[in-house]
Amino acid sequence: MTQKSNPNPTAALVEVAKIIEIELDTCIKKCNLPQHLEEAASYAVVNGGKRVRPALTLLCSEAVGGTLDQAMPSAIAVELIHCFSLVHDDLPAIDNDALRRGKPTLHVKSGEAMAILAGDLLLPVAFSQLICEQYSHEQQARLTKLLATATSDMVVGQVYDTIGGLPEHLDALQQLEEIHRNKTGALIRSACQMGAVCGNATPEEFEAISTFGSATGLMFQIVDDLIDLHGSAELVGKATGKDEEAGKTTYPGTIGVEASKLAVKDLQKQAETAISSLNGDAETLSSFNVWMAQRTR
Ligand code: GRG
Repeated sequence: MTQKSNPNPTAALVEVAKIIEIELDTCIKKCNLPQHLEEAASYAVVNGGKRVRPALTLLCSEAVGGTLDQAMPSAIAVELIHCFSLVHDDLPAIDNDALRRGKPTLHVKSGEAMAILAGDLLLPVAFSQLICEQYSHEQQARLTKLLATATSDMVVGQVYDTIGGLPEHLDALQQLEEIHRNKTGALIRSACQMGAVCGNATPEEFEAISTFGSATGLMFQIVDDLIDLHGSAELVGKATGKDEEAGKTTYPGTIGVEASKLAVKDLQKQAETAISSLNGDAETLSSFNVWMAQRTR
């Protein structure tokens, strides 16, 4: 994998996504699982997701002068947590979705019990990635803490979004931010911070990457809401228009479509500014940030 300034960032991103897919496949196979559980876990993980979170981990490591290889176990850990959350999110008791990444959801394919259990399995497998020779004990502790905090924040966000219980003193926009800062933003931010830890970032660099991660995490959700409103199910690989149908609070629903698009532009700029003075190669990270603002799936 190249570490120098990259003349073709798009090709680099495609390469990064391919490598992540291979690493995820290897990781599940190494678990030595009974065949039906291995099939279910692979189905949940190795299935053409966009790999946004692990790509951020790798690229944030690169942006502070680290290597992609050093960041790989963390990238895999973050993506396993994400895949776990998608399997459980799709379950009948939560979002009750039949389609994910263009294919039947795991509970539709293998039954609810297997979907719950295969999802459960991904949690310990994720954390065990962080216990490896590549990381010092201090790094292992910091990475574990970051991932654990983001995972519990994600559950909090999911509870707010599906069950409720948001602090009542917050206005509509603040409530929306509170849901998404937890549900989607926390894991994206920690994906970035973990990359910084893997790349031995200075405290200032860690701060800059954290600012980048907060901005890009919120931006990701606003783009997601816009895609749910206007995108095609075929392109997105899951049902669209579900938010409106379920009466969910969304950015376009709360502040309007045009204001949501402006917010995306503003957050993209904030993220860009945060990484403008990093010591490593932030070119691919910067291109990825642009792609995240413009994505249609
Ligand atoms: C304890 C890990 C755990 C989970 C239980 C179900 C749950 C609590 C949390 C769900 C959180 C959730 C589903 C957030 C949605 C985030 C989101 C926008 C997902 C779509 O992400 P993409 O577009 O998907 O990156 P791909 O398929 O590309 O990976």
